[in-house]
Amino acid sequence: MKTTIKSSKIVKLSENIATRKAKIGIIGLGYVGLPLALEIVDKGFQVIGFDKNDDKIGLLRSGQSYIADMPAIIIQQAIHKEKFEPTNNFTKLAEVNVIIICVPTPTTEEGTPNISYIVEAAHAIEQNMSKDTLVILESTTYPGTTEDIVRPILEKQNVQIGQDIFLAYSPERIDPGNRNFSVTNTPKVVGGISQSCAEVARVFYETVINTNVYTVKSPKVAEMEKLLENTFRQINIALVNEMSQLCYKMDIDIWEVIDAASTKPYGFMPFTPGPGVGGHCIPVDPKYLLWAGQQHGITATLIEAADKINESMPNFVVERLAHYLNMQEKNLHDAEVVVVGVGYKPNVNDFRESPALDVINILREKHCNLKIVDPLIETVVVDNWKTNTVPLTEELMLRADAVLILTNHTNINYALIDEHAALIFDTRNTYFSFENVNYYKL
Ligand code: SAJ
Repeated sequence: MKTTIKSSKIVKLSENIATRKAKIGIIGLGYVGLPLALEIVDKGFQVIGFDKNDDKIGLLRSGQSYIADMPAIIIQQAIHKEKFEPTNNFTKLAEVNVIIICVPTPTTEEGTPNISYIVEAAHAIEQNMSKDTLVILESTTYPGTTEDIVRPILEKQNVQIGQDIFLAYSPERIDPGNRNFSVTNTPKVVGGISQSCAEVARVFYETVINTNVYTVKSPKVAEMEKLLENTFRQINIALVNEMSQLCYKMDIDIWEVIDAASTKPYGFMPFTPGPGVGGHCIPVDPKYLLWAGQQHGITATLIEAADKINESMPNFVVERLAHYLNMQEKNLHDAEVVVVGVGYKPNVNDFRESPALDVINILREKHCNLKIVDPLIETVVVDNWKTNTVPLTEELMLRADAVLILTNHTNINYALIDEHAALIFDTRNTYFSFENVNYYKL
């Protein structure tokens, strides 16, 4: 009898998904949740977007976007058609049949996982959810979070996971600023608490994305594969960062080395050195893996070493800038330095966890006079220092002792820098072919 009930519940929920009768709830309307919510609206679903940040809800309700990749017109149209409802009223979770958790998973001051936002979302779901609801965790986290943290919270309501409530993990794969890959054309990995959970989650994602859904045998496998994806990047970025330090000492052009290695059609994937590693994923996710290993009595030494290398880059950049200034008989102290680009990666207006902030902090400690140029950002906050960015002008260039390119946004007038700067230190090997005699790159 139970098997029949279970299958009839799965059939009903799957049918409601297929016919778009199912209502979808997204908890967390940041750079992951907001694009996902509007993509799901575009696939014909009614979506309620939940966020506890009243400012975000206010902006969305007035048709404004706070995510660079999300045009306001799409939000306005979705709200106008009454297909998207932003709210901070979590009791409305009772109205939805599928709930996707897209909340931040930062680290604590000590560098350990902070999953408090996941726990908070799980409690909000447990207190409000209706039966026959599919709950999917998408936030990057350590293996075991879905099974050992989220599941017990949902089960407080005496529900049977896999029969009354379906629970799965599917790592988000949003790449801010990426024009080629979006929610719909990026394959999705799914791991369910039970076969039925995986089945319902697969049915859901197959209605939302136009490419394949890859089911793994448990949420832990899905949680771990996301950490592999991003730790792979962290370690390879650390490799080229260390190579850039070796090449500097050996007077070899690291960029030429990488270009040459990239001619190998198999077994090599190019990464580029920079002033450090920023964003919410790459500096953070490997720390979740490191911590998870330690909980099992093993230290992931490679991750630790890679972290140290990436974290050494801001100092490496400042030391080299000081060297180039000394070559012109100038010192960092009281030097007029123009920092160009503070976003954590090109064409992204997010400077939180950007390595540029670390470089700026060190330059300030050395009593540099800083001006910040970043066309995507109005005001930069670095610890207790707040400054407005300035326009890139000829006068600014003529007054500067050095121009330090930290993030090579596309829409920067590099020709103006090239023509008027007394010294350029480019940490990104910006695509522009500089002719300035005092042009240096990482
Ligand atoms: N970076 C380098 N050298 C590189 C690549 C990146 O220094 O070769 C730096 C960037 O400047 C940035 C940081 O590392 O400061 C992270 O860059 P990222 O390209 O990894 O961009 P993220 O942080 O937006 O990573 C996202 C991730 N997406 C998800 O977690 C869903 C990551 O998995 C993607 O692979 C990545 O985008 C991507 O490929 O762009």
